[in-house]
Amino acid sequence: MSVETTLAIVKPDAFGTGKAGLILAHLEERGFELVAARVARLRRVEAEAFYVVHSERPFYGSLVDFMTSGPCMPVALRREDAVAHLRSVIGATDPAEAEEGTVRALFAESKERNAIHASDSVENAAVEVSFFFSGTELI
Ligand code: 3AN
Repeated sequence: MSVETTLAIVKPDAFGTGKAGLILAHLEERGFELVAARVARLRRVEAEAFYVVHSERPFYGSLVDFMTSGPCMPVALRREDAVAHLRSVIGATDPAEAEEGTVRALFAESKERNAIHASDSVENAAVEVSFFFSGTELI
């Protein structure tokens, strides 16, 4: 195992209900170090680009609507085995199927309004971290 940096986004549902601080505390308690963070309001073209892998899926338009509906909080997180570990800490895409104690079980409303995004591979983590942060912003 090696130390990795991955990307999470506290999505507009959780950010809008004031849960960003609780979610970041939850992640810090699980060994993630915050290496960069900001509040962003994604423009449509940015959300479309970020989720381009889903552009053929039926929920793409709705996902882009949701991700641009209010501020969100991209954060770069570091720890050993960060990518896989963060995926297990956030839980299943559908909060009804998310394991107890995971971020989505605790904070998500639905498959779409599911509180948090996390990169799903080491390769995507590098692309997604650099989508939001430049090298000099990463400590
Ligand atoms: P995850 O975020 O768990 O990696 P993906 O990559 O399958 O899940 O989907 C990306 C995002 O698209 C999800 N976080 C969720 O917001 C949305 N999404 C996925 N599946 C659905 C669905 N069936 N209906 C609505 N939104 C969905």
